[in-house]
Amino acid sequence: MERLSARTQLHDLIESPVYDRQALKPGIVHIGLGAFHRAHQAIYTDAALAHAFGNWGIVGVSLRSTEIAQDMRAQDCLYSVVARDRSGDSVRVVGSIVEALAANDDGEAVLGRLADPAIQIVTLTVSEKAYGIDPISGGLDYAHPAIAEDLKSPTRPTGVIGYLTEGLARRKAAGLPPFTVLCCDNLPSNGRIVRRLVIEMAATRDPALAEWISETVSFPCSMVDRIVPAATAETRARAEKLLGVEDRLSIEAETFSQWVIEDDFVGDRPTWDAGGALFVENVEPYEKMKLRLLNGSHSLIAYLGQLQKLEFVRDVMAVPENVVLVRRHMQAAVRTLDPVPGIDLTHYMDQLVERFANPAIAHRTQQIAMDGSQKLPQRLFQPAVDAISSGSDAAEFAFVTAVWIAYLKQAETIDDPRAQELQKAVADAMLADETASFFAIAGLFPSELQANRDWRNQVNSLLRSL
Ligand code: CS2
Repeated sequence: MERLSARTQLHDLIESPVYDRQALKPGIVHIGLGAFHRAHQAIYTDAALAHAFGNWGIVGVSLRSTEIAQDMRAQDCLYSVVARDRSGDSVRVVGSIVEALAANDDGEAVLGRLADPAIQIVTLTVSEKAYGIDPISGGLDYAHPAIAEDLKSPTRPTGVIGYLTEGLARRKAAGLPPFTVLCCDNLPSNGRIVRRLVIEMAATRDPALAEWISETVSFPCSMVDRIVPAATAETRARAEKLLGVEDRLSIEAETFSQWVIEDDFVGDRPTWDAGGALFVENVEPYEKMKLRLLNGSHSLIAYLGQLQKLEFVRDVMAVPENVVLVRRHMQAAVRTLDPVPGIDLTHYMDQLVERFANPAIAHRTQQIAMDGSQKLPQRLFQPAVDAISSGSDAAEFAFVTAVWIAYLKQAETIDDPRAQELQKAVADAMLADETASFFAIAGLFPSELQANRDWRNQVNSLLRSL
């Protein structure tokens, strides 16, 4: 079967780049070339290019996979996104990625691009666990494999913080202006977190570099949202049918998409607003809303699904009792939020219930259930702390915590960077206080919850009742 490429004659009904890809030059490096980036930032960039063009081609970098970059190159970096909902499918071929690199194959090429004066922005989607954040200090986790590695050999980095630091070091050495670092992972104040990690890593090699970064580099925060399940053979078969050619990189996603970006760039930026992105002064209210209402409910759905042996999010949402639990969770989470400019939170929550129930999206509960230790602090534990400190009830967050622990207890394998500690907590759980071993894991729960006997008792009795 022919592969999708620049020579493919696409059907008129298929949306495809309306700008001159031959003339497109790179201006962005994106680290983390997975499904989410391809269905999100790459599409906003595609829209910006259609709107105002400019030198905003994306150099996509995979930190671990070598296959994605190979497949990208075999398709002239073109790929399709199928947006799916109750009303049907619509397919779009995206052209904003112009180069694909695998860091494992060619780390020097990645560093060369990071030090290239044409690059003005580096965007990131590498997942929560890839940064190497120490849960207690919020700074570098020296035990994280990539952090440990990159502190030893900073000029031959392996992880995201190492690449950013070495890329910036090379720019400083060459007398170039820095790039903007735009984090697009589901972490609270994501830009601030990455800034702190990069400066801390830079300080270990050269205090002057750390100072230059803290004075000149901007790390805007951003909130990203689109439900994008991992691609499967079915995704590719569907793309082939729609396109008439093979597309090994096709992905499917819901139609909804949102991107709120702190407008703080050291250089120029694409007109991502042409694709619907919102530039704001303060992302925090949007990000809290999304992490607590969407991602918090998503985690609840995932663990309920795993306990009830339901494969997809839509299956969990097809059980009315589960929808009641999801709505109850949203009600508790929304009470921890401040008003969000321009957003009607009641409508937002109704829309979420619809989105989760989308029958056309096969989003595995197992995919969302993984990495709980990296996700739940911002999705559940901090909201619980906020609820308690404002004098309101945090029982709902105790409930979801109990559901998570119940899931860990019955999971065949725990997919989490702290799996060993979690596994040990499962084994050590005592009959009288089943949760003590979980609360003893360093930095997993905020100290306010660790020290809160009432809340811990709630988790315990809810766990027993499950
Ligand atoms: C999900 C997110 O896997 C997960 O933990 O909650 O990936 C979620 O689908 C996205 O944040 C939606 O924007």
